[in-house]
Amino acid sequence: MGIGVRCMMMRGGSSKGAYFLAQDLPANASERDDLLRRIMGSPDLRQIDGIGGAHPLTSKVAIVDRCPDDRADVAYLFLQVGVDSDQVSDRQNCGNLLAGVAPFAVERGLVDTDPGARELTVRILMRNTDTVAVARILLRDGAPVYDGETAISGVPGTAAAVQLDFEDLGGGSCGQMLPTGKAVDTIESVDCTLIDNGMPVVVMRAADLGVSGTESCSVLETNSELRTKLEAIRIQAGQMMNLGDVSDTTVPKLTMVSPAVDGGHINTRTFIPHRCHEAIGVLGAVSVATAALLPGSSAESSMTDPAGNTVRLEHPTGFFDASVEVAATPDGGIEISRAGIVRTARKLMDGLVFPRAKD
Ligand code: NQM
Repeated sequence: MGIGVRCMMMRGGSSKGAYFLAQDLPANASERDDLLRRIMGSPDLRQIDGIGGAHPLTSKVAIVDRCPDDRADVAYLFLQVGVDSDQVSDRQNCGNLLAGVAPFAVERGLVDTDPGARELTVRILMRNTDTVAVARILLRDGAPVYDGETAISGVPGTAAAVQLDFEDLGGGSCGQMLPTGKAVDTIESVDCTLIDNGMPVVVMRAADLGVSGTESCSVLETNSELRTKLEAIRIQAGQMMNLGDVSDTTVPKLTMVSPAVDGGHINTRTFIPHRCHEAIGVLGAVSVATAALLPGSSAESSMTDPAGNTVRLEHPTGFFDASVEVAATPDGGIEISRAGIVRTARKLMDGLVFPRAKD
């Protein structure tokens, strides 16, 4: 009672979360999860007695420590804390909170900085998928620079860019980038591309689900016929994607695509999986961009060819650029050599957080 836990609140991309050093949390996972629920104020729709923001995008936790092997400098575990549920899940990764990991690691002294250096590269092992991301951040006097000129959709104003490049994202959760080995499968009479290039996503044409794909999130969230159909597809897709019973998990995500309407290459509306995302998740966007470039996928016909390898995905509050380097394989498929995106992150608060007492 009354003992504070060291915590930094950061905006990472278009999400917000509580960042902890692993050593500041219990090593036992069920004790840790119980503590995190009491810190975030879950389960409660308003998370009124904790620091969670009453939405999946603001009920997130990043746990960071030194990487135990030479694959990376630091290791990052993402936990999604249920808002009105008891769940604390490591079943998905989060590319938005990932944007705050390198600055957090510098702030907490996990990586050394040279006082004269203007830039720092940090290799991050993403524990949820056992894959590596490379973050490039700006430094001043050995500390992370947060101010800058980079704007990202869904976040007011501008901040310093965090460049994130990914190695070997494919199949991190599902075993293979195309878990069924096919570019398209039919579920509930809907063409679905089941893909995992960083995030398991079911990609479908909006028109096949009876919507235009340009509707607002609130319109889509109140379309109960659509929601029922999407959930039926998701449950079957989960089995086909080697994820098992997904009725209680936040993956796979569901993205409906349609032709771009605002100068991008493809338009998207994403359910994560029960709330509609006001933008699109980072790794979700990499998976959808990959599907859009995949010959024969459900997204192919909605896609305008990008001139280079950057796919501009339109979403409800703007756009998201995902660079995906693809090469054709002899069997007509594609191979991904690299994926990269730009985010921003900002330190919001550093101090002690006081958890609710145990029940
Ligand atoms: O896809 C939302 C977000 C995310 C996850 C979600 C994310 C990602 O916007 O990498 O960033 O899909 O639950 O933070």
